[in-house]
Amino acid sequence: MTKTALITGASAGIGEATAHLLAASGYRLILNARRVERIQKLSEVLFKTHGTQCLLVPFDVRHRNKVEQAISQLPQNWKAIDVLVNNAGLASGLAPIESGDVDDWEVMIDTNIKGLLFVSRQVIPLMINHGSGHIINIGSIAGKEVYANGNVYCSTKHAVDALNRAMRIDLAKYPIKVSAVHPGAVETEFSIVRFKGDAERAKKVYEGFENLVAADIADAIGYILSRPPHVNINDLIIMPTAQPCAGVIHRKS
Ligand code: NDP
Ligand code: 8X3
Repeated sequence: MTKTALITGASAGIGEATAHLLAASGYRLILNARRVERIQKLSEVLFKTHGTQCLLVPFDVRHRNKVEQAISQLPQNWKAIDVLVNNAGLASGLAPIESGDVDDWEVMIDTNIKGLLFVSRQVIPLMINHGSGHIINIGSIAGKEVYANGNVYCSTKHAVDALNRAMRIDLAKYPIKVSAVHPGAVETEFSIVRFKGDAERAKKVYEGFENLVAADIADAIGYILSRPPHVNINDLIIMPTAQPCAGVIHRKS
């Protein structure tokens, strides 16, 4: 029986790479992001390459009513969701706490914490109804440690780490598996978004060392999903070899 996965933030980076991996593994996909043209293009590529059926749900995860509407109005034959990848997220700015932009803080809290909760709250009852499910939360090394000027982004990812552990306790009885992947530096659009379109500054983040790529994280998601029913991977921290911990990167000069 074909499995169904919902991926938030599938228009770029880790979400897009996960869509490719799951499509290659035979899943059909519910793709979310705000940039509908990107997920439309992705769905066409996946159909051509793997014959993957895709359903597009182009909502902003911050908008609770839109999330509720989109998930509750899924066609009946798309409601049995096997996998939810809570990936949509971002950093906005990198500033000391005393001068951080409060609008940046709100965007990160609304997206990374509230958005993840809004989507999960709608999908979990569908999984309960279906009798199984697997939620994969994309955290970060920033959810395990903190680094200079990362204050609010780190806090939101610490919240994801807490929610990951808390969800696992609440949902074990159904049984719904809950796992998290916590990456270090992955070169995606992440730093371009963090630096508000400053591509030069973003490029510098990845200079002088071999960063992770989105496919490395998709590969880990594939590993988590391919374990047998009695095995759950609670937590994976995945770092570039040159990044021993948050905020420390060994660069070749
Ligand atoms: P990208 O910027 O490449 O991708 C982010 C994705 O999230 C995009 O598809 C974007 O789509 C989507 N997104 C952002 N805001 C919203 C929103 N409000 N509603 C719906 N979708 C949204 O970054 P990454 O792939 O790197 O990031 C994916 C996740 O991985 C994030 O949670 C990030 O925090 C985490 N992460 C990233 C690391 C890195 O170094 N890159 C390391 C550790 C964790 P759109 O703009 O079209 O809505
Ligand atoms: C993104 C990785 O180290 O920039 O979550 O916070 S880091």
